[in-house]
Amino acid sequence: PFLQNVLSNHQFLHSTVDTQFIDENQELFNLKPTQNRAQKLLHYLGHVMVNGPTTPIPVKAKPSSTDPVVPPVTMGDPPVGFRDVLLRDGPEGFAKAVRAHKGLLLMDTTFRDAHQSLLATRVRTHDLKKISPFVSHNFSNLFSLENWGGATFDVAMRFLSECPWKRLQELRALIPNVPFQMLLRGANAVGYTNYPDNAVFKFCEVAKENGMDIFRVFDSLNYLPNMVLGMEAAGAAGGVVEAAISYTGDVSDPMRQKYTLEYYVKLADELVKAGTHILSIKDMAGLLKPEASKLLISALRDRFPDVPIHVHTHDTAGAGVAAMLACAEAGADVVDVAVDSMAGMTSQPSMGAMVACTKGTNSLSCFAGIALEKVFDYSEYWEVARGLYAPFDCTATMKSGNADVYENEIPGGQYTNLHFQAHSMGLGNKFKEVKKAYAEANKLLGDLIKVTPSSKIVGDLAQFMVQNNLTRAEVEERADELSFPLSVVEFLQGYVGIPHGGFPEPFRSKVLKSLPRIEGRPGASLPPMDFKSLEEGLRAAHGDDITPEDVMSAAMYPKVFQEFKEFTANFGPVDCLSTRLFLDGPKIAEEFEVELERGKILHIKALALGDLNKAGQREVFFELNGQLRSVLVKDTV
Ligand code: 3PY
Ligand code: ZN
Repeated sequence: PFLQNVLSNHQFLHSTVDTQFIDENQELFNLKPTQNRAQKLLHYLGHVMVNGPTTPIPVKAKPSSTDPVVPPVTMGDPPVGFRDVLLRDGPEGFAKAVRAHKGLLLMDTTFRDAHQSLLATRVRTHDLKKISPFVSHNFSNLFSLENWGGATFDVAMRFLSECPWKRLQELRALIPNVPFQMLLRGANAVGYTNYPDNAVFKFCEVAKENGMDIFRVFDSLNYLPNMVLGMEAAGAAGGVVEAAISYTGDVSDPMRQKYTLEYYVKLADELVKAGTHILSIKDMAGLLKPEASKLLISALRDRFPDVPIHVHTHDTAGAGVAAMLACAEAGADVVDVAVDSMAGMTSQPSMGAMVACTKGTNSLSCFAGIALEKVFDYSEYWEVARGLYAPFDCTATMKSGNADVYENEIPGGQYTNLHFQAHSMGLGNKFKEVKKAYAEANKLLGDLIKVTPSSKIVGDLAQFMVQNNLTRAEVEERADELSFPLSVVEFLQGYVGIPHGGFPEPFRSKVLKSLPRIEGRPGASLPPMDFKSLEEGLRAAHGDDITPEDVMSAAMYPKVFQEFKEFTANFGPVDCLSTRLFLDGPKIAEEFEVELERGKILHIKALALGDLNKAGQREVFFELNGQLRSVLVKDTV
């Protein structure tokens, strides 16, 4: 940039330069940090070669050495999809078109929930981008592609050192025709606690501006005021509002009396009254059995003939396809699937299985153009891409789903996490005990809806019980003397919302004693966030290229954002690296290319790793675009 600046300077070109030249032309030194990107990436690669990956690795496995091959994509624009309907007719028109569509539609969760459930949310934008044109051209008949929100937002910054907004922008540019869907945790947005209302509104506004279309809004207690807040935020942003009722219990079991068919229908009434465009059942643990599907979906179908119904499930017990077929038969408009190689177990049911099982049947015939052969191609890409994420793959230890989920009701992603945790603590043979404790902790807390963050509260209590060797009866009896995890105490104070049926008594009073209790919606009492001063602080800390998207990242996760910015200032745009390089670094003598931006390609060769010097560092040698470079890395291993 310096040379370019000088060469395009008028005075310089006309040789009228005197000794004042530098002083008077300080803009020549406005060198964008981009000039260091290559050196920073070498620093990162050197660091990984010396010290191993920067992201925590739960499984002792290396990324596979086979690269996924992107199936051929036809030239030209992708076919028209439901997003074209949305852009033309707005959210109401879109909802009408979905309802009017003959036959079942699918949402593909491969880009979000599938890897959140199977691969610890670690799939990188790099691998999503590669397959995006194929998705755009071959899956234009999807209802939507779920590719954002939930845990992906913070994990992108925290563990992948990439910007979640950039992911959204890049995918949007590559897939213009399929609606994008995100998971919004109601008043918690993409976080784990309530945010001030204006932060939730602003978040949705910025998400919509960056290309998000459909906002699936839920609350971890199905607490209506929290849900309505999220719905209003999504609606005010111009998004499609999909209010999601989190499902627990079993409506087909007359013995289960807390979460009955009447409970769900009544809540659906409220959500439809609050103006949802689409009504969703979010079965985060995969508890919706085929018989219950029939009862629940037909009741909702009868009551709301004009509202599209969208069902989400997890395949933990192995009955996901059967349940989704039952939902479709009972009148659901859309069900969620993941591509075959990213489906099953704690993920969604298989796309290929749903396409194949509904093909040619009378009632569910129309999969409008989703060709099974294309599903196979898509699945092959992901099967190989998944190998790159072997260090995060739950199948390293988890070999199957388990129908015990009907008893412990653990949501898909958390089931995998708890399994990982039990194994990493050498308690692999105690997983059953952990799950039992989870069920007991749930009963202690009054039988909750369990999904982020209420699921974490139940999990924390379960862990507390296992660690301290406490039974439910003992916890109840000694509740006034035990030091409970903070999340449990705050839940009982009302910081998450009010659970269906109220708080468990006398347990709550015994735990809280004189601690304050929040009445009503927790976010209502939070002062609005001051975005202007937040932005000023960020500019002071990180420089002037702070964007409105960065402000929202910092609003949601101040510390994670700060660390992400510091990491990038040090190591550069690591999202440009292939996943194997990102996780494992290059081998000595390996030559590879890194595309910094379109057309800007670095040619790198890893040459050698130096000996440890007196300062505990190693020099790592590279060839960068034909020139020798080296970086000094502290050896911390
Ligand atoms: C999330 O909140 O991230 C979930 O996936 C809940 O099911
Ligand atoms: Zn889910």
